[in-house]
Amino acid sequence: MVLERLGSSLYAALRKVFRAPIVDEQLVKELVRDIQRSLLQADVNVKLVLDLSKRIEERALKKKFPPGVSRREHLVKAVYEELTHFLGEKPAPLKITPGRRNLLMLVGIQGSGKTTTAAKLARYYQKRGLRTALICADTFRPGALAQLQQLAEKVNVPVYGSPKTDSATEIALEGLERFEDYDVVLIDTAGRHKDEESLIQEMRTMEKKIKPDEVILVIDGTIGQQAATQAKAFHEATPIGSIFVAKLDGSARGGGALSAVAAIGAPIRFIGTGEKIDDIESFVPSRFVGRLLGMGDLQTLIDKVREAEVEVPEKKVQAFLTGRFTLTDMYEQFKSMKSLGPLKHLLKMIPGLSYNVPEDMMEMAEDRLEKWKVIIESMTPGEREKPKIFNSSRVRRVAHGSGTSEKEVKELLKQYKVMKKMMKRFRRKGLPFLGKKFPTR
Ligand SMILES: Nc1nc2c(ncn2[C@@H]2O[C@H](COP(=O)(O)OP(=O)(O)O)[C@@H](O)[C@H]2O)c(=O)[nH]1
Ligand SMILES: [Mg+2]
Repeated sequence: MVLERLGSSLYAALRKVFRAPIVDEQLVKELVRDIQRSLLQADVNVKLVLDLSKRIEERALKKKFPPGVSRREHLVKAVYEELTHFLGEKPAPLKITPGRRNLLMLVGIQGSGKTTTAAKLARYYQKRGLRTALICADTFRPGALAQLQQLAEKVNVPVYGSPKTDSATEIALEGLERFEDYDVVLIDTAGRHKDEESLIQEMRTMEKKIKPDEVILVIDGTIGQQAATQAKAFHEATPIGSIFVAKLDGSARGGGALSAVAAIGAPIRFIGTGEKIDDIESFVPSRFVGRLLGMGDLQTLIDKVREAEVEVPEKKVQAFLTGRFTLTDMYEQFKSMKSLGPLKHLLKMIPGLSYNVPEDMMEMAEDRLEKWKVIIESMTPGEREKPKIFNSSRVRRVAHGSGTSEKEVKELLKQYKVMKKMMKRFRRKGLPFLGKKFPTR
């Protein structure tokens, strides 16, 4: 079966969502189908795929989502969060037991980044106050020992290797004898042999003899679907405890890593982000998914959604948009919304509205709300209900009573008219993005 790169196919699916003129049920269903296809092609377990896609669909089509968030954003957020969840919210860190030697064995194909990663991990734990050591059990690559020594030398981590010994397992055992009283010992292995079968056999034998606390599979983050095949092959030889994704610097999105995770169910705990020894990071699923989907500022979007969720009750916005619109209503609605934060902020969060309200008018609304309050309070109930009855003597009286000027009273009345007209238009046309959600009649 020809597998597609999971990351890029997911990205392509989401790009469709970003480009579609409207996000409706049909588009959601299409996206869910695309996601299913991508995951299935990456050999993700069928049940897992169905669960995941069902959750995305349910969330995306769920009637309730906060005002100020478009259906599009809501949908992307659902995909993002479900995928993150799929990768493990916070994978458990590598368990290093203090007071005894912890043995970590690195496996993976040639060139994936094992040797570099072994040195990185040794450095990582050394920085955390542990005594670390390295063993080079790669008998296949001539320069393997020298490469490891070169990396480890700079950070003073001892390396054991034996160019004369043929058996990688023998070397590993010798090294373990030498590093009896170390906290963390890392074993770097070969990634290639005369054939795949003998490589797998070597890993199997070594694992049985040395009994590592964890076997870490190193995969190259720039490869695509082969990651799943590799992961499965190694997993058959030695149960993989976790995955290290190397080379996630640059433009690699790491979609293959997701397939590997899916194929063997082992978590990613670390990623490599460069050739230098300190280029190692703990794996953060949410960040990885953002990268996978090719959206760097996904966090901003999520924050926006979260903010909207807490700040603006839908009812308030709805009342504002659908209510009768007398001066009293305007006043009441402004007053109730003011407690939720600056009016400008609120108005901007209503999709479609931000484009229709002139910026200076929003500024004004915010600045003058206090003054309006005083002016409206000086009006008679009849005047508030029917601002039409205002004539120059009423204006004069209200200005006098509120300690403002006639000009300011007239301005308020003018603003009211503009807003009333705007409300009418919304009621007639409906709000472009809110669609069904805000039946504006
Ligand atoms: N850019 C980048 N290069 C890396 C990373 N990890 C390893 N490499 C490079 O990948 C190449 C192969 O790495 P190596 O550790 O020899 O892989 P091995 O054959 O699996 O032991 C080397 O040139 C490394 O410098 C990484 O996280 N980022
Ligand atoms: Mg190597």
